[in-house]
Order: sequence, then C-alpha cells, then structure tokens
Amino acid sequence: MEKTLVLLKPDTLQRSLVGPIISRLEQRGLTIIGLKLLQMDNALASKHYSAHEDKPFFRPLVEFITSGPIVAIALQGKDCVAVVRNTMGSTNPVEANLGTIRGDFGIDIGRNLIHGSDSVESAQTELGIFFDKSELLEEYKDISSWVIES
Ligand code: IDP
Ligand code: MG
Repeated sequence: MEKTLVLLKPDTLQRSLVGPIISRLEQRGLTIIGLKLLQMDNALASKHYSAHEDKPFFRPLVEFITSGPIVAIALQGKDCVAVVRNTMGSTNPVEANLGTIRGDFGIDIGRNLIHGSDSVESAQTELGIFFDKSELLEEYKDISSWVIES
C-alpha cells in the first residue's frame, strides 16, 4: 500500500494545531505508520528541501523549518500521496480551498503549516530521511476493508 511523508511545521506546533491537523488526515482514512517529534537542523532541512536550493525562498524556508520542533508522520493508504496533497490544499493558503488544512488554518505561504511529499518517488526518498525502516509499522488496522474496497 502507498506511503507518504507529512511534516507538521513549527507553526503548527506553536499554534497547538497538531491534534486538529492529524485528525483530518486520520478522518480521511489514512493510517499512521510512523510518528515522531524532532527538531530539524540545517543539514537535515537542506537535504529535505534540496530541490528548492536555488529558489529565493530557500534560506527563509530552512530557517523557518529549523526554528522549532516539528512532527514527522509516515502515512499509509490507497493513493495517499494525492490524498494528503489535496487534504493539505494549495501551497499558498490564500489560494487554498476552504475545507483544506492550509485553506482553513493559514494565510501566508511562508507559514503554511504542513509538508506532504509530492510524488510516490519523493515520498520514498523523504520517508528514508526521517524514518528507519524498523520504525514503520505497516498494515496493522483491522478496519481497512471499511475504508478501502481493495
Ligand atoms: P509544497 O509544500 O506545497 O509542496 P513547494 O513548492 O514544494 O510547496 O515549496 C516548499 C515550501 O516552500 C512551501 O510549503 C512553502 O513553505 C515554501 N514556499 C514555496 N513557494 C514559496 C514562495 O513563493 N515564497 C515563500 N515561501 C515559499
Ligand atoms: Mg513540495
């Protein structure tokens, strides 16, 4: 079953929105298979956001993501990369639909609360940055057949 990486960014923790945001992902029908609280350092942040290293927002992005604790979550579910992306909403909260996490909780692109991998390939790479294989507990839910037909 497909897997993806979510990061709840420092603004989510500072604003005490960890519970509400995790709830939305759980309620969608996704399964948490790994979860940890950590503080990213410069090296980890630069690796995670390496695709953006030439962008003008790279430095502030790294500064922000390392500015406080984050929560890293490994999720599993049918089409979960796409499901997480559309549950998050557009990158810029100003453009994100109401009913999405960014649309309901954010107003600034530099404080958009959550990261989600943008493809199955990047999910694999990003999960490898934050989780050891032994830290992922897969396919443990008895309820799965009530959420996913097959
Ligand atoms: P995503 O998080 O929706 O996948 P990306 O394009 O991968 O968006 O950008 C990574 C992060 O960089 C965004 O979540 C946002 O925090 C920040 N970011 C992206 N574009 C801008 C921008 O134009 N200005 C400031 N920050 C940006
Ligand atoms: Mg991205």
